[in-house]
Amino acid sequence: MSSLILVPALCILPALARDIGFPPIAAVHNPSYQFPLGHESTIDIATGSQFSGLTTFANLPYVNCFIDDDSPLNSYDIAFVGAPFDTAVTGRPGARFGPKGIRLGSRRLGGWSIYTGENVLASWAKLVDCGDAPLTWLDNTVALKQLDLAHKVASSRRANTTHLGQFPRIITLGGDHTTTLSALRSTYEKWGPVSVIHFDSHIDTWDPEVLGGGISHYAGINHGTFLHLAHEEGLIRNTSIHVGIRAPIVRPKGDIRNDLRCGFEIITARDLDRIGISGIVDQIRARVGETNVYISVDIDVLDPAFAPATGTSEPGGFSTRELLTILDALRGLPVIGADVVEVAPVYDSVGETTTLAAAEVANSLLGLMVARPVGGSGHEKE
Ligand SMILES: [Mn+2]
Repeated sequence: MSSLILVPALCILPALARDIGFPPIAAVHNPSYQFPLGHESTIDIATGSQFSGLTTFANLPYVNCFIDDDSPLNSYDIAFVGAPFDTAVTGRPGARFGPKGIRLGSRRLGGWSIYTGENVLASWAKLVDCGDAPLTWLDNTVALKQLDLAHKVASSRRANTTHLGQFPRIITLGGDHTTTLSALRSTYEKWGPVSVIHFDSHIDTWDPEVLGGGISHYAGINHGTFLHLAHEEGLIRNTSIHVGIRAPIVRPKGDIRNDLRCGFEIITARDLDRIGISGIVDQIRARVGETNVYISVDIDVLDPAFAPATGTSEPGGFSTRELLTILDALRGLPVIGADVVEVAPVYDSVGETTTLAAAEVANSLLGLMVARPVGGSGHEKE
């Protein structure tokens, strides 16, 4: 077939579930329905390698969700958004490189899960990678406003499969944990308050007056206070739950830090030894019920043996297998947003231990979203 015939033929290909015409595919692991022009060879240079093309999450097509036009070709149902921001940490910096690290760790994804036997990349949902939101590294206030807007724009675009959900859902790749605040502000606009399932070795509900606020108001907005702020802003429900923190909250009576619950129940890492994985899953499900949930995974919930590349490591955490088993057991919950944060690749092992784990976690979160479409309207505010 000559290229003169091939080109018009391409134009009449039926629209396929994951066929995005422009911008062109960023990666070519999976069939793209695009072909080298002007060549009749049967040698395939368009598909089939996880090592070719640009690096997107799981080799998904790239769409600049912040500025590209809103045509049906650029529509999507679930999008990955990078948030390269790490200037609000209390420990080691470096999570600004997290999104790219997680994408590198995700190269091997692209087919059937070895855990569940399912291929979440090939379903009703059209998936894209939006790349990273452009965030200044010089002013946290401006950077978070940029991220607020990036979330708002990316989640307000036309969904592809509108009968299963009017608005796209976002999985954020962090970035330090402060970035979750922007995601929660965005989900609140569309969905109202959500139950947050917060996997983390820390509570992140510190009062800004206590953690950082003694220096300045600006300093009080950080990765240890964002859930306190989200609670104050009314973004989250009193049916939220922390999972995997190292220490229960025990403070002297009268201590200003006594009131750190902010709507959260607590499961500590050591509760795993006491009640087991099924006990943890049952407790999470009982807590959130049928409410809309946002799942935030701080990779430091894992033991440093499984995730050394993070800013605030705490020994004694979950294993990767335990975390993935818990996440996969949450199938059926209405997940309207999710993230994997605090991945700082510079501290990783040469075996890419942390970024491989983070990519697998993101894939599990994607699986939960694919398994449970969230309805046609998107407006389910109480
Ligand atoms: Mn955290």
